[in-house]
Amino acid sequence: ATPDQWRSRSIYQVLTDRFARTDGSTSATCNTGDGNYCGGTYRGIIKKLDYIQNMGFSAIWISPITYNIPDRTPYGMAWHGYWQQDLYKLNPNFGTADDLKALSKALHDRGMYLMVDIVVNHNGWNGAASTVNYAKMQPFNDAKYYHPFCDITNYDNQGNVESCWLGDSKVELPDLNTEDSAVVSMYQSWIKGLVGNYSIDGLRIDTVKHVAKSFWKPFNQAAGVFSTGEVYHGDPAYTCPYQQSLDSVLNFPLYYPIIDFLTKSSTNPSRLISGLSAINSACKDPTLLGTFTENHDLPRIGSMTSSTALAKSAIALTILLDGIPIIYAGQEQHYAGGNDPSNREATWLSGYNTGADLYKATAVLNKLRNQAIKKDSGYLKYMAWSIWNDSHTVALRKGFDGNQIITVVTNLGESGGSWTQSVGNTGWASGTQVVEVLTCAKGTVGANGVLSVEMKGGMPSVWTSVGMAGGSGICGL
Ligand code: ABC
Repeated sequence: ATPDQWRSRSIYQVLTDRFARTDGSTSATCNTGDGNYCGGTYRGIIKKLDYIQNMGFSAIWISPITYNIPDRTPYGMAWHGYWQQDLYKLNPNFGTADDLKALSKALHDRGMYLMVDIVVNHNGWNGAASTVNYAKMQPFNDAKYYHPFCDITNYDNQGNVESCWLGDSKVELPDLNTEDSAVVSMYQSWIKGLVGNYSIDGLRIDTVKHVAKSFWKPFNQAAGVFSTGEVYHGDPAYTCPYQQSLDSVLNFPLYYPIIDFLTKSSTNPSRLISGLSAINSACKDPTLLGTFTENHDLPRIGSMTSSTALAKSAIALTILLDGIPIIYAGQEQHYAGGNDPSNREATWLSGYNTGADLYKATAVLNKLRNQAIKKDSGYLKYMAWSIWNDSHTVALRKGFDGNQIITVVTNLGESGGSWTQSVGNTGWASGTQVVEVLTCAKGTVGANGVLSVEMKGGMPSVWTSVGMAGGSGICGL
């Protein structure tokens, strides 16, 4: 699928090993500290697509599918998929080629998209650089395809980041020489084949900043589908230029301001507000960025604060700000794992509870976004902005007149008490009937378009007009 087709999607990120098992078990052991395969499969995901789709998602992102280091390393097994050794074989732990094709088809039958994580920067080796046996790798089976060994020591030195190796002497990640024309063309024919074989709709590309920029544009073209790159860096001036070469990048520049605002009650919304405009001016098309507040590399919000209100606010901002929302499996169950590997809990241990507060909130917020897009596809290109803020609370607007959504979030949390906040600049005419979609409270816009927002228990408050919500099923409308 094209960037334009992806813009309106909402993505659910699963680690294939950790989302769902073929046997449908909700009790199979999965201790994140053990570094074992826990048994998640493509067939397991197929059985749980209702759970995902009923939350309003229209795409899933799965782990890298290729063959990885087969034995146990000091960091455990390669169950996450980032230690690839053979590009032309699948990781058998997740299922067969037919199983993967069945997943692709099951998604397409529902009108959903398949995004596959891929790794181009490196292969994986169980041991130190001096012990790498290149003959074990396919198709890059010779040292000549790789950069000479050096570990990355300075993330501020771009040459070092691109040419040296990730990993360490326990698990080295031999770094492909992606400036070499043979490597470039082998990668292009591989990705073309992979996308075609499994009817892949989009790619999440790992470690993009560790590969020379010049590699990406022709690679993205060869793939022929929407590609979003992991450029793990919070500065838009660093991250946005990669969008000149790839359709999209993950929105790390927005991640940090959101998390700082929500998890540090001393932080006012100014960095979030200025972050939005910095991204708008630095990125070629911010509406294509992958917007997220959790992933498999970062500590979950639940590990930083026990507040449900703040966790819900994070989901609201992820879904209702600009870009393509990405929710990481377990976020909707308020999982609380800290750093890797604790943040990679098995989703099945939640029992896939569709009654969970955050599950229901995610479903409503996705439904609201989907409705806004259906009513006016211009919604996606309207850039969110702050219509009001004080030192703990901010009101954001997205959507043209008649189709707008107003999201009010505070970082005061549950202890913040209750108050009524007057918010101007809504763009609504006085007398407009409005609804708060998380509580179904109704209201009427006051003089000069001022909205009276009841803030309670630190919860986010998300408003739209009754007219806009009509026909969506939200709050019975
Ligand atoms: C394993 C063990 C860990 C152990 C580690 C050394 O080895 O499990 O317990 O600590 C995969 C696995 C991991 C595994 C690694 C290494 O491989 O998932 O479990 O860890 O063997 C991607 C993937 C990630 C994957 C890989 C490797 C890459 O999402 O899951 O890991 O294929 C860097 C890379 C980034 C990578 C990330 C994990 O590391 O750039 O591609 N993610 C700074 C740097 C970033 C760096 C980041 C984290 O730290 O600039 O480049 O990411 O180390 C902001 C700045 C940022 C800054 C942050 C901290 O602060 O703007 O630039 O990021 O303000």
